[in-house]
Amino acid sequence: MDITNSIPDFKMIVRPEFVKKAEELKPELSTVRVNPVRLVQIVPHGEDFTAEPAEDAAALSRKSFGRGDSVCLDFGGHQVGYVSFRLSSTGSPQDAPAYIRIKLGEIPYEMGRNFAGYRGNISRSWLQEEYLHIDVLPAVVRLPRRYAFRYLELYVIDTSPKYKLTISDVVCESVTSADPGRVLPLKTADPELALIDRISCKTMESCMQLVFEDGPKRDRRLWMGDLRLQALTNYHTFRNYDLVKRCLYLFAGLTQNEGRVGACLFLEPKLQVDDTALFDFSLMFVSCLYDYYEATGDKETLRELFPTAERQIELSMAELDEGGVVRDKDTWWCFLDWGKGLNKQAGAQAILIYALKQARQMAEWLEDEEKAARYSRQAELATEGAMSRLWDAETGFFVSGKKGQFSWASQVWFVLANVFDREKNQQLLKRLIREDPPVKMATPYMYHYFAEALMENGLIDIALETIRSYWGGMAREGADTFYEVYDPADRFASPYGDRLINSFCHAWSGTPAYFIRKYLV
Ligand code: RAM
Repeated sequence: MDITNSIPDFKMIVRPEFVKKAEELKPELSTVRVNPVRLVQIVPHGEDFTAEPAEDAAALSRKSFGRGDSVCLDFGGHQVGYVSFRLSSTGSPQDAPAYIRIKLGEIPYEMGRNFAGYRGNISRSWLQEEYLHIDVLPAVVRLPRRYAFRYLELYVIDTSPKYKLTISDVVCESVTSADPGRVLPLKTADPELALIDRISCKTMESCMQLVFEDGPKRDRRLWMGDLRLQALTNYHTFRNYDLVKRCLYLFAGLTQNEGRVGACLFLEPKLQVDDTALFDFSLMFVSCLYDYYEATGDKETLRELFPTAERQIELSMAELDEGGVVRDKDTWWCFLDWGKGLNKQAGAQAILIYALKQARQMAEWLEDEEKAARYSRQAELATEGAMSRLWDAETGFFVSGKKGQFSWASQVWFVLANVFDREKNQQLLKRLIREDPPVKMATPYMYHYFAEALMENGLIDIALETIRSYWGGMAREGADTFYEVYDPADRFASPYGDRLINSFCHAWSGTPAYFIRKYLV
C-alpha cells in the first residue's frame, strides 16, 4: 500500500482564533532525572533477543572501554527524554578523538539487531542511533535528540592504543505532560488486570507530551485516530481534559482543503497539518468531540467546534454513490487497520453511520432539532445503503469492496454503528469469532474497537478474555508499554517491512486501562 498519498493541490486553512486557544492550553512538561538501574547482556533467542541482568549499575564505574568494547544499560522502564553522560579517559594522555556509537531501544530486539540490516519501507532515520566524535576528554556528552527507550548501549568504535574510556553520570531527563498523581488507584485484586492497567498508564504517560503523540519513538506526532483513543483512556486515568481540548482546537484550527480535518499534525518547525487525508480519521474528529463533551460537559467548546465536526460529515456524505454507499478507492484513502489486503469500504460506511449518530446526539445537546433530524435521516440513508449492498443475508456478514471481502474489521465496525439491536449484534459478534475470517485484525487499534463492540453489547466475558489474551500477551512477554503492532502468531509482524521500525510504546495500544476502569472494576 502506497502511503505517500498527498492530497492534490494541498493547502492549509488556518483559523487563528482556534490556534490561539490551542496554544494557550499548551501544557508544561515535568522532568524527572532517571539513572540506569543495571547492566544487561543482550542475548539472542532464535531471531529475537532478551536482556539478561548482568551487574548492578555501580559496576559501570569500575569498567574501562577500548576499541570494540561495549556496555548495555537498563533504565528499568520506558523513558522519553534527554540523555547525557560524562566520558573520561584513562591511561596515557588522550592522543586521538574518542569515536563512539550510542544506540537506544525500547525493547531488547532493537538492541540485538544491527541497524545497518534494516529492510523496512519507512525512514531508517527513526532508528535511535548516534555516531559521535569527542575530541577532548573529560566531557559531558549530551545526545542531540529526545529518545524513547529503556536500553542504551555504548559501543566504542575507537579510542587509541594508548587510552581507554570510562563512563559515569548517565542520566535521562524524562519528560511528560501527564500527572501520575491524577490517576486513581485501581481497586482490583486481580494481579493480571492490575499489571495490564499499569502498562496502559505507562504507555499513556510516555505518549503525553506537548500533544498526545502517537508514539514517542515514531512518528512523534498528533494523529487523529490515535487521539480519539488516547482521549478516551485519559478520561479514566490522567484526566487531562485541557490536553484533549488543545488537540481538538489544533485539528479544527489547521484544516486541509475544504475544511477537512487532516490525518495528522506536526508541531515543528511550525504548526502544520499534514497533507494526508484519511476518511475514517477525519470522522474521528466527530467522535472525539462527542466523547469530550460526554466527559466534560464543556458546552462552549462543543458549540465552537461542532461546525468543524459537521464539515467532516458533509465531506464524507459527498463520498456516497447513488445507492448511498461510500465509494471504494485503490489508494490509502481510509485507515481502519494495517491488516494485509483489508478492503476499507464497509468499515468506512459503518464509521460514517457511527459518526452520523454522534452528530445527531451533539445537535440534540445543542438543542438544534432540525439538524438532529437531518443527521438521523442521513444515518438511515447510509444504513439502507449498507443493508442493500454490503449485507450478505446468506452468510450473515457484511462484505466489502468489489470482491465482497469478508473481514473482522467490517463486522466490528457495523456492530459499533448499531445498525442492529443488541441481540443481533451479539449474534454477529459470536458468528464472527466462530467463522474467523481470513482478513484478521492487525493492531491494538483495531482490537480496541473489537473489545469495545463486545463490551457495549454486554459480552463482557469475551471482552475480558480478549484483553487478557491480547494485551496480556504483550504483558507476559515483558512489555513495559504496549506495542503499535502485536500479532500473537507472529512476533516479527510489521506493516513497514521490518519489526525494527515498529513503535513499542504506542498510544492506540494503551486503552485497556479505559476498559478496565470503565467496565470491569
Ligand atoms: C502509523 C502510526 C500512527 C497511525 C497511522 C495511521 O503511522 O502508527 O499511529 O495513526 O499509522
